Amino acid sequence: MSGAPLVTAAPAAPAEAGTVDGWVRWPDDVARRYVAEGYWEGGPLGDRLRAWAERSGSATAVVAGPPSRPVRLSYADLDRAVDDLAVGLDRLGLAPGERVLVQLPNRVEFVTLLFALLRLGAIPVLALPAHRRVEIEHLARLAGAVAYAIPDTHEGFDHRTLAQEIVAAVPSVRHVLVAGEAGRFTGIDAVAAAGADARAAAAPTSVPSTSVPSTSVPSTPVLPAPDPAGVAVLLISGGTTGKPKLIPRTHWDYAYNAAASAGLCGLTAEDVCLAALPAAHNFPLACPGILGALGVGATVVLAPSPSPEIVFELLARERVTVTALVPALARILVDAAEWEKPDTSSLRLLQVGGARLDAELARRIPAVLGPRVQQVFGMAEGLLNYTRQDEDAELSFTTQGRPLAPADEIRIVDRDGADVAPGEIGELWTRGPYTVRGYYRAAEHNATAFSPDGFYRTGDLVRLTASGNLVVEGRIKDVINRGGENVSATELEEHLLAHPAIAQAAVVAAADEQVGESVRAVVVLTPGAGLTLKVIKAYLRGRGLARFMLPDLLTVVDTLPLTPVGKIDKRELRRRLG
Ligand code: OOB
Repeated sequence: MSGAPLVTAAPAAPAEAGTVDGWVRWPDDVARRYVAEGYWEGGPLGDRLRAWAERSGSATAVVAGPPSRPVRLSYADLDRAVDDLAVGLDRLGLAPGERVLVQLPNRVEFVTLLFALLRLGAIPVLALPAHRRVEIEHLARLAGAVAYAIPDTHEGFDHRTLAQEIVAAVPSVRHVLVAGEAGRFTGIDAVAAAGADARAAAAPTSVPSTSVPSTSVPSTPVLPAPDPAGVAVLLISGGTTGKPKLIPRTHWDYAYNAAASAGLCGLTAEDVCLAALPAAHNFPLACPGILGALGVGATVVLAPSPSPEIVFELLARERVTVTALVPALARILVDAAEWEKPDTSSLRLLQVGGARLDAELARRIPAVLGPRVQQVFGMAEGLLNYTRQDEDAELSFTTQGRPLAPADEIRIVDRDGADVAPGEIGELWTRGPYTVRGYYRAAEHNATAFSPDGFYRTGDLVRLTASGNLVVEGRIKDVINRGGENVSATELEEHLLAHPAIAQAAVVAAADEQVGESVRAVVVLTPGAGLTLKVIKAYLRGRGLARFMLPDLLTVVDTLPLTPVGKIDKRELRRRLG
């Protein structure tokens, strides 16, 4: 028997519901403009899933699980599973506005729990599976999390052991919710089963289960609908300096983010979208990602791991049409595909973003795997830049695209905050209908991270090309001061990558008594290749590089450390090099 539908009532006071402390809103006049211009519209995200299920009912919404035992949920199944879990969580005492730290890998519970929390108006804080004690404790404290959701184990790590430490260290955490074997904690399945029982018990026998239950059935779960203008999720900042920050995204701004991205990518119900990156990251989640795909009735496939074996198997079996990768992963897949010749014939669009993609690798993607490349230069704080599919493919190899929304405002400024001349390099500042006005509970940091008139200072160095697209030239802080001369790490990395013996490169500063900071090139070589500092210096001189730009040190490594989403982790690299 299917239970009574979960009903969400209109919030009592829209201005208050969905409010969390420590959140910087858009100014009223700006908010009114975004509503008037149609950027912000519709209900909260949890309600939207209901509408998608009514539209796409029997179509497959989510495919998850190991390739040998796939789990498939239709849109109707997903909607029901989300209702069960939302009611179960409500019974557990979870209240609207409370924060839940979610650290789930790409398994079906990520999607059901995310939407159950959204329906309840509780706020998911989306940590990545690779985060460990230091980050998780910091995030749980900062968010004041009341619950922490984990897998039992993932990639050989027992998250229940970590949860035990977190519960002991952070008193606000009342519940640990486990996907899989719960041990001493609470199973997500058990919460959903309790919710399903409650819904079944409340189901009115005389009323069809699709209609709104009357007030004569008092035990029917009725949850107040969250305010769509309020905070839906807290994303984690991808910054590689300092501790991660929390980024408050509202139902309206995040729904726009996903739906407009889906429109730009031409997603339809025929598409099959693979989440190979960790689902909690903004890119695979909402650019257009999982949310964008569900919004058009497409199928979402969750890859339990981004290894070539799993990704190739899923591409072929599920006839995947679109996926999103970081450059490091794109390189691994392209390299592996050259040997393994997987069936990638269904793939029409491969999005690459998160870090600089070199043009040579970009060109190999259509040549080896088949699909068009789309570069995505985005940030969890909001702004998304996409290369367009109806433009010259060369632009998608050599630029990072341009803003998604007509209402996105960008400025490229010098050190004093003055606009640079067209085509010059400067720091990118932005504000718009899906870019936050402040980090959560970070008043002090916000004073410098945002301009007084609300622009987010991205810290990215960019230039605008004649084609109207942006090129990312580096990070403001990723510059090495070599005796007073500034060496852009990104620029030197690009030149290094052009050398056939170099597969990956990271340039970092090394302490030097004479020049303060010297330039250290850390490289991974292509199989069988050899390289010396003398050879690489001569090569770079041949490319016309100034003498001060040449590396002082060359370090060859087997692998470079990666961040939880797969970008080269320079902080960790510097730490390792000592
Ligand atoms: C994405 O988001 P985050 O928050 O993990 O990282 C944002 C930062 C940017 O500020 C920029 O420094 C870098 O990552 N970045 C890129 C890039 N895309 C992001 N640098 C060069 N080229 C690119 N294409 O990384 C993210 C969020 C949504 C979609 C895609 C990526």
